[in-house]
Amino acid sequence: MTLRARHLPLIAGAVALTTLLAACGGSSGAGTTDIVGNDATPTSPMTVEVAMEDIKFDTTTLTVTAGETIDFRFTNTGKIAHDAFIGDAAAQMEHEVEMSDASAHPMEEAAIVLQPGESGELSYTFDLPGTYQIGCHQPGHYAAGMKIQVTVE
Ligand SMILES: [Cu+2]
Repeated sequence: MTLRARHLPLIAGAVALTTLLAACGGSSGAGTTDIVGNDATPTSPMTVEVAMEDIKFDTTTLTVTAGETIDFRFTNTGKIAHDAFIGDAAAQMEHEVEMSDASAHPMEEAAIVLQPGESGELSYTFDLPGTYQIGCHQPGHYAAGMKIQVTVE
């Protein structure tokens, strides 16, 4: 019975996510939103598919449960390179500065760079409740609003 109770928030989260992603589907035509992990094991990570477009992510908000691990699967459907960096607002600003300095080593553990047509995965565990962002830090993209607001509750 306890096990069943634990399943419920995860399923509810997955349903909300599916609705959210469906609502944000837009014109990309990539309507396949695969949410894995909402059936058998409560601990299995969820997969969230995100398309990188010029110049935005096809998802703008995401809500996850604290402690949850999300396997992000990014696909660059645009014509220019994009990246995704996960962190809180302060980390985003820090990373933005690093990315504008060509001599710095920009890529850290929670980041991925994808050329047009490429796909890649980035796994991240949102340990604590709060507000996080996934930002693209190619020149000008973050400032142009290429970010996903992640609420961890
Ligand atoms: Cu970008």
